[in-house]
Amino acid sequence: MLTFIIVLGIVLVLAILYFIFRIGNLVELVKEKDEDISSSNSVHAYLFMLFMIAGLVGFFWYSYAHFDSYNLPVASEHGEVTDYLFWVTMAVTVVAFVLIFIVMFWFTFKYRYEKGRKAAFFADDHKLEIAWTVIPAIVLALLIFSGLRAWNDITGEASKDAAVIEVIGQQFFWTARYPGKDNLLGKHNYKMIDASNEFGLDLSEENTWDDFKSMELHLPKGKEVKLVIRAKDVLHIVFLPHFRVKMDAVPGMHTTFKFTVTKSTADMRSETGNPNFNYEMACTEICGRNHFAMRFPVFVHDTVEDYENWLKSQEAWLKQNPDYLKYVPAEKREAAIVKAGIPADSQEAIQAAVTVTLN
Ligand SMILES: [Cu+2]
Repeated sequence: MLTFIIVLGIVLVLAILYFIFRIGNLVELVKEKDEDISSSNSVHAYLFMLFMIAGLVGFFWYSYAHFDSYNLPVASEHGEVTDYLFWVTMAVTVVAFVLIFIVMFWFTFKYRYEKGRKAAFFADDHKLEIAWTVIPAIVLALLIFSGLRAWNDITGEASKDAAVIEVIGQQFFWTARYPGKDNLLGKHNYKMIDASNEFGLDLSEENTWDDFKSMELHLPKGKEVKLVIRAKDVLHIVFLPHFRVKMDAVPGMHTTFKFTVTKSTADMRSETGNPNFNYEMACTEICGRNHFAMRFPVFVHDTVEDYENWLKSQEAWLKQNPDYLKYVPAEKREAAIVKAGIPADSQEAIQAAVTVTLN
């Protein structure tokens, strides 16, 4: 009942406002006050000019004052190219934007209502039409073709000796899988995913034996990296802003992105003057309630040797989970133990453990 009264009250108030507005309009029509129309037009014309000036000043001031917060230092080879293309496109569009913005507001000011003024009749002008068709067509074609060339280069095949790293997104964290000494990522199968085997490693295949997990993304400086990206549940996006890398992580398929880092974490610390600087990978797909928490620490080693030393210092996933040897076919188990780097003296114990599990 109360709700009904409130709704009825709102409807009545709206109806009263509407009738006041109608009466005001009718009174003006009867009076036919030309001077009023012309003076309110002038007020609007000046307001348009004010808006134009405030808009342009605000646009340039904001772009300049906050430049550092949206233009992060670039730290990859292809990033230099995409940044260059970005700024060329920006220059072209800003020139067009400023011209159109000024003309739009200047005309509303200059040609505001004036008693007795008539609009000039203007059917067409071939030269003008050719000019505003051909010039933008040439500019856009140049932008698109230079962009397409860069795109084809970025999305092309990675070289054979690129460092391969798998990045897996899931609600709501990232993990990375490294291929181990063989630089070959082993097969995975979603049916094999369980509480420990989060990658779904298919241990019947020998390339999986030396793969290892990392909760940080380690990258070499000056060596091509090929990211192999997948998702376990919903869409996520790998975003590495300093490397100008952005690629969807799609459930049920692999996406890839190749790039070469040009500045190590130490380089960036000295460049930014911030001793606590760290690269970061973020998810930029709104993938659920804790999407904001999908931040992945990134560390770039100073040299390829440093990176390789780090790789060597890591333990194979199979070494950390030796009970999974039971999924390795019996005749290959010996080789798996060697490849995973499981200490020789514990082999017997492990074999025994495997036998017990099998029984
Ligand atoms: Cu996500």
